Amino acid sequence: MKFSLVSLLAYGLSVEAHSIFQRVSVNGQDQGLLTGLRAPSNNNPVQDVNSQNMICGQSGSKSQTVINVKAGDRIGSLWQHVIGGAQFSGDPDNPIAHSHKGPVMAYLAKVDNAASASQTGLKWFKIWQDGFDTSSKTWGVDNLIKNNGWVYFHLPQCLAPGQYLLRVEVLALHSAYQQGQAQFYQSCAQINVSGSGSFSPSQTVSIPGVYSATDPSILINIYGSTGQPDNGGKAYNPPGPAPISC
Ligand SMILES: [Cu+2]
Repeated sequence: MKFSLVSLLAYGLSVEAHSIFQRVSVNGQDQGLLTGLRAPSNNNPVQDVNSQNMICGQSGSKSQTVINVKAGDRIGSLWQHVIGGAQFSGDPDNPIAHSHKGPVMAYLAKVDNAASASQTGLKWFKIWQDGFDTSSKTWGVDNLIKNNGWVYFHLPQCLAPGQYLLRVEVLALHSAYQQGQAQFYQSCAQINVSGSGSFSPSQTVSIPGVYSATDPSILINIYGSTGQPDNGGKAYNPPGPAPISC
């Protein structure tokens, strides 16, 4: 792997500049810090794709709240450098270091009771992703930064009512040219969906299990010949299944 000095200086210095998903909004209504969330207590990434920490992050806080939503609602997921926001005033790595290019993805799994359900052994399906736009050279993480840490997507209109865990994931690829160096960040929101949909996924995945360390979207050099994180101008397909459409 070759870096130009410029890209090292511009992107390489903030190696500890991680991030945590720590707030949910529903149609613009902020639900509160860590409310309705199972979130890690520190911002260290998960790097072992087979770890149980791939599910909802390293074990940290677990809310008693289940957030009421409707199918079709616009969900916001707020990412910040440390729990509570910036690490210090003017923190350049809040919400996340600019180096941390990669996709943002959202998965759901049906549970009986989102506040108490075990998060292991669930059947997950992907509902949304923001990968890489080749024409504007924009990664999902770039859009997250542009929105001050907020990531927005809609719950599918067809979603069957009931309780779910909503897992939102950032995959940072800045060091992913070495196996085991892709950085995974995730927390899970506990939601109760109302509506009249009936969608039940015909195909689901296990977490961990859905990713492998050598997946071409996980073991990847995103730096083109000029040293920029533009994936060499090529398209990028986020790991895991395609999002459902309905
Ligand atoms: Cu990091």
